[in-house]
Amino acid sequence: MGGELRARDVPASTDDFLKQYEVDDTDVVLTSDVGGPISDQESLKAGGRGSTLLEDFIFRQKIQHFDHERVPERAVHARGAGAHGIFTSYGDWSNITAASFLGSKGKETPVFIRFSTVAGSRGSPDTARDVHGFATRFYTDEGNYDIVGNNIPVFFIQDAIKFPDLIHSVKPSPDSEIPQAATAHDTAWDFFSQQPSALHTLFWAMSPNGIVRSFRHMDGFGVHTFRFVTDDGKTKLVKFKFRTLQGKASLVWEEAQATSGKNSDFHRQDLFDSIEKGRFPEWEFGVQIMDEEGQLRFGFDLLDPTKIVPEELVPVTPLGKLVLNRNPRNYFAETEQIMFQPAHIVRGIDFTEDPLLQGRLFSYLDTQLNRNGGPNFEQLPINQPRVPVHNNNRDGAGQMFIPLNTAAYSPNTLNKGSPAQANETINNGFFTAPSRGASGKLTRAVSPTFADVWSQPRLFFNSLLPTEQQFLINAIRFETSNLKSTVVKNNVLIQLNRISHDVAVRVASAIGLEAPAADDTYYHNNKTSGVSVFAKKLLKLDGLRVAFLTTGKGDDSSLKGLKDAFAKENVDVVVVAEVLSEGIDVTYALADATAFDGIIVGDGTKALFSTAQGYGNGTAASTLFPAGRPLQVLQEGYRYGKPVGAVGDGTAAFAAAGIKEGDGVILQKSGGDLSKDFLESLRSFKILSRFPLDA
Ligand code: HDD
Repeated sequence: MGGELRARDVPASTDDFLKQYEVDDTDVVLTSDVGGPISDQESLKAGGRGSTLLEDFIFRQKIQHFDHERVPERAVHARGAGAHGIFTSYGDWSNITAASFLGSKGKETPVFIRFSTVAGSRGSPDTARDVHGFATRFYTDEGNYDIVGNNIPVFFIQDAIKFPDLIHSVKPSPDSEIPQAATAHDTAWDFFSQQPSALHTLFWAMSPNGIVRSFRHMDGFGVHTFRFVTDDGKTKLVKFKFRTLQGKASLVWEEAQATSGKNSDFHRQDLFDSIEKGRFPEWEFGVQIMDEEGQLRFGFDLLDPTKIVPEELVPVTPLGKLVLNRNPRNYFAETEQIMFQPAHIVRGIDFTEDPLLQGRLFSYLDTQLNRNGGPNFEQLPINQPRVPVHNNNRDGAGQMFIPLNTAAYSPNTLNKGSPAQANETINNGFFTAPSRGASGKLTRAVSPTFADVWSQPRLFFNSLLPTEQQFLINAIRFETSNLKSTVVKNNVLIQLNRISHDVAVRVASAIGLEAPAADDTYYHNNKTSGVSVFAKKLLKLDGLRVAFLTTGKGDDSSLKGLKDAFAKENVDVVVVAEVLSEGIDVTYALADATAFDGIIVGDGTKALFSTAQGYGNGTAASTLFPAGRPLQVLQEGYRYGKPVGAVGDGTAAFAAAGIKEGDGVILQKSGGDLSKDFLESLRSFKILSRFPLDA
């Protein structure tokens, strides 16, 4: 066989491969599914007032198709949004991996990323507190490679066999189906406190990392340790990280809850709008590289997915950059039908024996078979690789291609031995890392090297800013306040106490229980970097939204200058007034603090904030709905930790709102310009000094 492998008539290596499948319905005639023109859209009836006839194939086809429109939603990660992009390799990394997409400097590979929350169903609100999925597909020139990761670098369990238990505990109660997209219920905390391997991930989820400002403002992690393998069989252990180049940012809990009601599409909209406006989100893809030898040398097991490798011990080597630059054109066909699998691997990358990963290698294929009703889901446009596919897999529901080879077996002579096995002259095949082996007695036990599940949650807690620690404690107080079972609550305290007596005491005080006596077996004062959200300022302000509260009567001479200054940083100024008109973006009736990252009160607005328009006094100005909305937007924005500013007599609003001067309260000095200070404040994102700490 020659060097050239023939495609099954699909263009290879196009960055817009999906175009061939797009259907343009403009200026065309309506047809049935089999192409017949349809002239009348009423159903066929026996007489004007008669029954509809079974004979009406047009009716039946339309309704039948509608009846079958849904596929099962994902069992977990049902709620999500995705986008297309490009990965560019920073260099030739063939010294550490044979993976072709990392083979040369500047090499570009199309990607699709789907972000998600875990517990909620497909229509659940975006800002639920949760681990966030970060699933990346690289359409490489040697096949599809998926990193099916999360925004949290660790996982709840150490063995895939416990996954149904974890998910059953966090999903809504089987009798009432309450609560949706939340872990604040007895079954979840019953599981967490009985299965302490969950504590580390739980701490991440209870911290600001569980309520991100947007998908753009979070990192991604491969979680497991994987292997890199070179062409000459050298292997390294690696952990993957996608570092957000926007910087990390998160909401505060009360704000996240309110956002769920005000705009349940908050994250999806942010991603879509950012890409539409050409503000392409970016991540740096890197690896922590470790030798195969001494896998226990850090004091924990590299096969244990509840552990991070602190970046002080092994820094991240950046390998390339990933940019999302195109929205899907059809949510169902692309985002809903993309079917990721940790087993989608390419030459140069191999698995490890991590028992969580091993189980995932089975589960994702199985779930895709269930969702798609057969084995041909890889033929869906979004799932097809951008390279030819040739093998002897045949038939099944929805076969999209017409295989010509009648000798669909191997070895064969009748098709000249084709498809032939790949070798060094005709592509390199996959290979398992030569370093790998297996030995040992069969056992169902957890490895003793996985036993310490308390030291790293403590490391995580130690590494947060004091206000972030407070947020975490408040989150656990919120969740445990929802629990009915005192047994569960006490079990939670026992586990928290193994991480930190201080945390246990502070939680116990809020739920009316006693913390156990300090148990210092796992206590230490180590810290690591990269786990806090607010320790670093934002790298970019792209797509942040600042409200400009005004009367709409043109009193705001400063607005244009402000808009220009903010536009330079890609920050949108959203002008809010009572009535929509030229230059006004939204009305007070629609505006809400949750929609903005900062709030500026314009000049000439004194009357708008008159306390006479407050709640319950029945003296609202005529069109404001509800009464006192401008004041409410300002007060809530302040309470959610957002920078607030005022121009001219807009300062009167601060007095009405009870806002005193302080961090992130930016008043325009006469003749001055507040944009510089305001933008600087936005870079900190949340004004942490506004949030009280426990005494
Ligand atoms: Fe999973 C989906 C991430 C453990 C079984 N998982 C899913 C998605 C992400 C993750 C991001 C959504 C993919 C998409 O957007 O389509 N899962 C993880 C991570 C894990 C993990 C980072 C631990 C390190 N998962 C895990 C285990 C099992 C599963 C241990 C089962 C044994 N996960 C699934 C699944 C899903 C899924 C049921 C639902 C839909 C799908 O696969 O495609 O098979």
